[in-house]
Amino acid sequence: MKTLVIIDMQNDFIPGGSLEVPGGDKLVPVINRIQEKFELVIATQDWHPKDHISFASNHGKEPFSTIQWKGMSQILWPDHCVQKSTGADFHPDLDMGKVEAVIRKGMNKFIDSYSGFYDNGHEKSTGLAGYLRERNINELYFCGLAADVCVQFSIKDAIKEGFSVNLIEDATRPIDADEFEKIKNNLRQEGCKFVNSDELIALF
Ligand code: VGL
Ligand code: ZN
Repeated sequence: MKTLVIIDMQNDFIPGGSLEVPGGDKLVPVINRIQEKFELVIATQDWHPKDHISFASNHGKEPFSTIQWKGMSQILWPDHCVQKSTGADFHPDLDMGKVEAVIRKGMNKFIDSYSGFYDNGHEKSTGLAGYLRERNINELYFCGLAADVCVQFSIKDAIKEGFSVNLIEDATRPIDADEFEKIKNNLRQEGCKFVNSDELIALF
């Protein structure tokens, strides 16, 4: 069964938001158009408490600087996707009608969580892999924001969990385009396939 996983299509990641991804708004019609091609559609939602460790403001540091945290390198972000804020809401034009499950992540203030499956330290599972297995899902198609952060880490975990993984290239955008070119090679080597939305519309 083919499943569409929509990553973090939230106002703060859209141009005008606090952690805007260039062209993020352009994905909305693309993602709306392809949803009907999938048997199951799910979404993730970055959902941080105000005092989250990933916020530069909580360390008195500049956004996009890096600290060491729990033995990992942690990028400090502008405050974003604060629980119950409009920045954390899904883009108002994103069609949520077919979305059966929303997985929230990043709620533990002491650890960041890019992937929809696990926090960055793999301390706690969101239950997503188990949910998908119980629904007999084997093929995942990823889209959303940001390609080089949460989309990338969700794909890596999905591959480790044994799912067949595809990235819909024209339905994702990176924060850092150069970095994303390297990431794509790496994902390809790990077994991720790349498709575009026109192919999906024509194929299924
Ligand atoms: C994301 C940075 C921090 C994302 C979330 O959704 O890609 N990026 N939190
Ligand atoms: Zn975040």
